[in-house]
Amino acid sequence: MTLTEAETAESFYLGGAWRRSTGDAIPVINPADERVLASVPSATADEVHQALLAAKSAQRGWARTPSVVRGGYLRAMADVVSRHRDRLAELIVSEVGKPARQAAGELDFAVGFLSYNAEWDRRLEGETLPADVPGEVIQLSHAPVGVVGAICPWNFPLAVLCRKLGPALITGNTVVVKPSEISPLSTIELFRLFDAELDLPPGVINLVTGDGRTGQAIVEDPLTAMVTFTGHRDTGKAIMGIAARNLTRVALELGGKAPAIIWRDADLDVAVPAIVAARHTNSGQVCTSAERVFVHQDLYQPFVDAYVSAVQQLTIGPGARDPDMGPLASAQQLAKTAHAVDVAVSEGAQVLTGGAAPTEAAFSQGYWFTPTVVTDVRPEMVIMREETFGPVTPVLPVGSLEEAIDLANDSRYGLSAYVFSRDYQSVMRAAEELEFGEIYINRTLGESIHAHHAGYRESGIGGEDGKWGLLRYTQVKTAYHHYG
Ligand code: TXE
Repeated sequence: MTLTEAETAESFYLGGAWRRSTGDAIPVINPADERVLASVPSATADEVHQALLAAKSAQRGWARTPSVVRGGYLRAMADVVSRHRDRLAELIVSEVGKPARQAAGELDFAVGFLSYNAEWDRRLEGETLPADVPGEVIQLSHAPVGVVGAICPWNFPLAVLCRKLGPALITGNTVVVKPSEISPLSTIELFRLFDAELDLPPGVINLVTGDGRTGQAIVEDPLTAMVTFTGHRDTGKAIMGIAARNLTRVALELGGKAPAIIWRDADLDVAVPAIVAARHTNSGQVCTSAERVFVHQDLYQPFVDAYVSAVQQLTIGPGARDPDMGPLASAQQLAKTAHAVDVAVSEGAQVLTGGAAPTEAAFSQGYWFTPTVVTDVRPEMVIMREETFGPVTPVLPVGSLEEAIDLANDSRYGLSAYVFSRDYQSVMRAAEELEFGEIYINRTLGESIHAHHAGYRESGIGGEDGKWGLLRYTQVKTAYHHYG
């Protein structure tokens, strides 16, 4: 499944019209077989500026549009995603490689973000305060920020896009979207569907394709009032540095190195499948993936035995056949994962299963890596410190809850953590003392659209989802009404 050359050549959508970009073409590759699916242009800084201008000129009119009407548009957008779920899922499978059912699940998540944020149409409340002087009232309201630049990653191209579009649009902002150069096709198709099936005012949503240069042009342009970004920690830091020049607001979701603590009294029938899913969903390319497993020493061997056996049963294959795990999304992801294992081995770790690409002929093309379990790791090893973003699980025994919490917290990242225990005290203590923004207790990954997705430390700044995520797209404005 791909888009035609004509469809990708005009991948630049601004002010309600499709344009041809003059930038270099970047190939989009199917990670299951390395076939080139399409070539998509990288918008130049000037083209980015045109898109931002279109968004800017539409913004005041969009903000004036009653929020219930904006909510209606979001519901219609959700409906478009639902009706075209199969085609969009096929595109995600072909450009990201994830199993078909996971791609369909991603689209349900995308629909959820649009429809949940639509519900805020009549709910975004301000405040009135008594004034200090007679004949006056103070009004606090949530005003839009202006033009939002949404720079998206490839691991959940449409879910993350809708996670940003929903709150930005309902609060009266207009948006310029840049998908990842690895997975732009599903976003282009979604914009085509929105364009064909909705009558959104021109300039409310705009699309520029391209790589980091295009993203950087969005951040540098003073027309951008806010950048919402999901991606690598170092890219986030670079964005924040550039944004500082204009004091552009940023919201950065920069991944994680989630610890999972399997406590002495944990139910392995719950913990093992939960960690298997939390490490292998989307081939481990999820910011909330369990990246470090700490197991109480009494349960260590039973856990390792059960986990290795479960991991060995995972099926691998092209996403269209809906296996448990597809390929990694890109050659870079494959190289990064293989390198992480090689370095761990050179530092003394033992590979209990996996550790390389599958050897069967069916996997000779594509970015494949077998599910891998690594032991004899030490906390200072790179595999315990840097985000792997691939199907590799390092497991370490621990003697006390104190030690497990200390090791878990000793990380540059602080997005998600997992705790498995049947003991109320241990769970409460871990939940209180783990310095992570999102804690999953006795369950696998999967955040709720109406909760809050945010990290401590270098996992980012500003959180997404729910009420608190939505409010980040607003400026609290105070009006002093003096009526004398
Ligand atoms: O990320 P990048 P990549 C992590 C994960 C992964 C690693 C590398 O560890 O292995 O990042 O992935 C755009 N100014 N995550 O290389 O480069 C880029 O075009 C503005 C975690 O894909 O950060 C793309 O649209 N934009 C993660 C987006 O940033 C720039 C999801 C992400 O790309 C830019 C993905 C620049 N200077 C990767 N440079 C998560 N948090 O879930 C690049 N981009």
